[in-house]
Amino acid sequence: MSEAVSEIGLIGLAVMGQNLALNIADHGFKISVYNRTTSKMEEFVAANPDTPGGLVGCETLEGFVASLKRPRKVIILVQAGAATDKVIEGLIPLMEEGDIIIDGGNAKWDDTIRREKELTAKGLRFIGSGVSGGEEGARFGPSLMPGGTEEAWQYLKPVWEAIAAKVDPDTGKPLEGAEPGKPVEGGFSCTTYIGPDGAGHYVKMVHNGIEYGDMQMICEAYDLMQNVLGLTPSEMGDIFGEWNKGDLDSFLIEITADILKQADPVTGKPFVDIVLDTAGQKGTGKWTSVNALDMGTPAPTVAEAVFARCLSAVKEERVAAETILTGPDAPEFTGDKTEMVEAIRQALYCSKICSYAQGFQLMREAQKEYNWTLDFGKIAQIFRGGCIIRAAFLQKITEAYARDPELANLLLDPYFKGAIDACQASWRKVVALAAQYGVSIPTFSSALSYYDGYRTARLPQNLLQAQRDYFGAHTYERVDQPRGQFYHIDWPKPDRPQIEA
Ligand code: NBP
Repeated sequence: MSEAVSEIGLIGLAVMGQNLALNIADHGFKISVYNRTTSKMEEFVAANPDTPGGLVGCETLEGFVASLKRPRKVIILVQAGAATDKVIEGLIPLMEEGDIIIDGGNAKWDDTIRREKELTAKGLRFIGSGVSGGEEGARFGPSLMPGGTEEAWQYLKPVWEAIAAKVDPDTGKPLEGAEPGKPVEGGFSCTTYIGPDGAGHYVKMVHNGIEYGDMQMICEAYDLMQNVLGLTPSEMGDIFGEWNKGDLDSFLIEITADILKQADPVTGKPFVDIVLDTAGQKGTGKWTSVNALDMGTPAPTVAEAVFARCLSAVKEERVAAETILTGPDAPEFTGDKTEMVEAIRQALYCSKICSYAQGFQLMREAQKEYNWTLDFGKIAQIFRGGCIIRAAFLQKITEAYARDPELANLLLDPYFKGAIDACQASWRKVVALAAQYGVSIPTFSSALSYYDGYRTARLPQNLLQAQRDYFGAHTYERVDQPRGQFYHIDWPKPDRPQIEA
């Protein structure tokens, strides 16, 4: 039996596991590593002999567990689902009461709730932690969203706080020096205890859903500038670069500017023009949308972003349909292009506000459903650094929840109300322009519909409920009676009084 030397251990040495292990070791923690295929572990340990904390390569799971100080902390970074269950099954007989398993994969939050229950019953502790920021984040500072008991969190906290991205606690800006290869100390660490059982993975899922929305919105802005205004990728790269200096300052806008400036190494053409227009997905956007439907909470913009990827995937059908189906006979754009580019920027900003409002509404509903107490201001703050949706804008969300922790909807916060008041004329102009030119903008237009629906005291669902009562006796409530009293009339009745013409 080997000696217990390591502070923490990690199982699963693919992209995320290797990078997170190096990040942990860089912060002075000795870490044991294990992988199903031993050669991958050996290569990894051999390639990184001089980390400050040190890597301890383990060939067997037994040796791996024995190399950890108690209470043992084991991070799992393998595929979500069956692979995660299999690894946990292997660990259970080797671990002892009070030991902690931390699932850093993209687990579905209800799997995390189940696993936490099962492991608690066996005397083990379980933390389901969202890890955001991809490979780069894992290596140099991710955003970390841990869920589980607060007691278990106390054991993980020193490691998670050390390795997470750091932002200025007042401005929320990523700290100087928080760059690849330069671990920084001080500042607000982009991790916070999220809540019990599946709360961390739930918040990570919503983060990913918001990410789907952000990416699709950027694509719609690009599509309008390309297909209505006739701008080149390089010109659009400059525009996104400019946008990154203002309200839209964010990682995704920044990388979009880079991408649009990139030449294809093979042909020299704009790189973006040689990439096939079919997008893949791994499922977290779908989970977010399905969960929104399950809870009856409107999140149409995230759902449209998922469907947009689905529509992109039926490439052959679209190619055939383009030769059959017609669009509008739109004239060449002769307006002021600079003005329209600014209108598109404003439309993007308004749509983004609505998409985030929907994401935070989802978390608000989920906390009721699962009996969590989420701190939305802190959640927005830990998204400021390390993760894919990191953006200056998130500071405004933190400030909104500081002004009113019970805020019903971000749209009602004075800052966001002001932003939409200032930009909505452009937003409407852009949505109308897209319809006129036949450009598909599902997130811009669904966000506008969400906004218009949310601000409308009387929607047309009075008629819908009457239809339901007509064909299914589903009853209706009356505007002149208290809520919760239900009525029904028999349909159709030829002798019932009709409205006079
Ligand atoms: P993968 O999700 O591709 O996981 C593969 C790794 O798990 C391999 O090293 C594999 O070993 C190991 N593994 C072990 Br140990 N036991 C396994 C088993 N029973 N079945 C299958 N694999 C097993 O790695 P990843 O892309 O680094 O992602 C890790 C987790 O992090 C996932 O849950 C992912 O969703 C999440 N995540 C990924 C990203 C990202 O940008 N990639 C971002 C955020 C979160 P082997 O060498 O023997 O095959």
